[in-house]
Amino acid sequence: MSQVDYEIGKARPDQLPPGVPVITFDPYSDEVMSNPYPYYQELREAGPIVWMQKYGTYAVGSYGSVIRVLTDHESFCSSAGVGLTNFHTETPWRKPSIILEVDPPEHSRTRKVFSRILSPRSLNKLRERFEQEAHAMVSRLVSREVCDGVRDLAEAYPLKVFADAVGLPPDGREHLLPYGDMVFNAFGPQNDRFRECLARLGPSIAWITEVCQRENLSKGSFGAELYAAADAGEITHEEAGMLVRTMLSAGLDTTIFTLGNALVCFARHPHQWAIVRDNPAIARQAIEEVLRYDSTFHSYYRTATRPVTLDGVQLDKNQKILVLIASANRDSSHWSSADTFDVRRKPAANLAFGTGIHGCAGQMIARLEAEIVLKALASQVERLEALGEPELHFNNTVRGYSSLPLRLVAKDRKGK
Ligand code: OVV
Repeated sequence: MSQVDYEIGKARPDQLPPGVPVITFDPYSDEVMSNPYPYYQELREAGPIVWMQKYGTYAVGSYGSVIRVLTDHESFCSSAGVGLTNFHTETPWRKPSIILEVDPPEHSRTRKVFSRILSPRSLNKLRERFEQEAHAMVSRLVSREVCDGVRDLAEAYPLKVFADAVGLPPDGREHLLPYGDMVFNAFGPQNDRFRECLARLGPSIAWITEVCQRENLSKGSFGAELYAAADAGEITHEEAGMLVRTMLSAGLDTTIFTLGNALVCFARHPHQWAIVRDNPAIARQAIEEVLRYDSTFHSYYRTATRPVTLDGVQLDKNQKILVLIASANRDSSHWSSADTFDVRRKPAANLAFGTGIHGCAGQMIARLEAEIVLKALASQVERLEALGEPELHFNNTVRGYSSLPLRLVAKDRKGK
């Protein structure tokens, strides 16, 4: 095990109240990230709340304890940052988000505008365009037969349809992924991965700032609607730009990795693919299972606003708590055969989109994109054959792949 340095003011394991189990693995190490699930099981078995020695914070990984933290935003706040960095004592790498890294009452105003723009009703208008693009993209890939499932579909699709919906110009979109990678690395520790990502970022920050400006957003887009909300006095014009930044931060890596994880799941579980292919009505439920089984957004933090007891453990004010939603989604005391990928599983609330007042505001558009891509595949693809091992993309907070060499075997249309 590596040397552990204790920061001043942070408890050492021997100073913890009795009964707080200590975990010594580093959830941000390549080794754990390669297959985190056995480590999460160890963590859940240790107790509903544990001490994470390497970082001097608590961690929760059980279904119940994760819900208890996320639904008590008064005790466990977001305004100190939802990463390991405490915004009260350390300077964040960019201006805090005005919807994510904020508490009520400030949160309520921005969230309301955001939720309306991303409501199922306003998303209806997008469905047809999203479907056309998915069908066109999938049929191009099927006729090529061999592709990279991640680059050519999981990345290409949201970079086209979601970025169009936000209102971005077609050029320069290659800046979106390095930027998103940074956003999600920054929720973890300032490790080599964080530093290298920041060093590579170059002109991407300036490009993002630029496209969040009103004059660069297309008519009728989410971005334009955010500025219209500013005209109506619901938010300021500067806040509108900040909320466009939120869409670009939260809306791409997440959906891209979810699509890639779905492709990996179905390439590895051909019988599960057959179920979806033969009954595409199950696509939406199948996406929930992908999100449960291999959650994209793995973890984030909350910060105690006061001395508070959680599952029998007394936490100090300002104490960070790691919330492992991906672990809660594998908790065998909540899910039967938790480690089995089964699209027929009765759909039940998984925590991939979080819960409580900060539950994902974009979850309906995320589900829409994934459902549409899955249905496009179901209508055209008999089998997904991996032509090699998928390449994992290491990021401190989101889990997904950077490459999946894939053969999409076309359905035999004769006689159908
Ligand atoms: C949910 C989420 C993830 C990443 C960034 C943001 C939100 C943001 O508000 O910028």
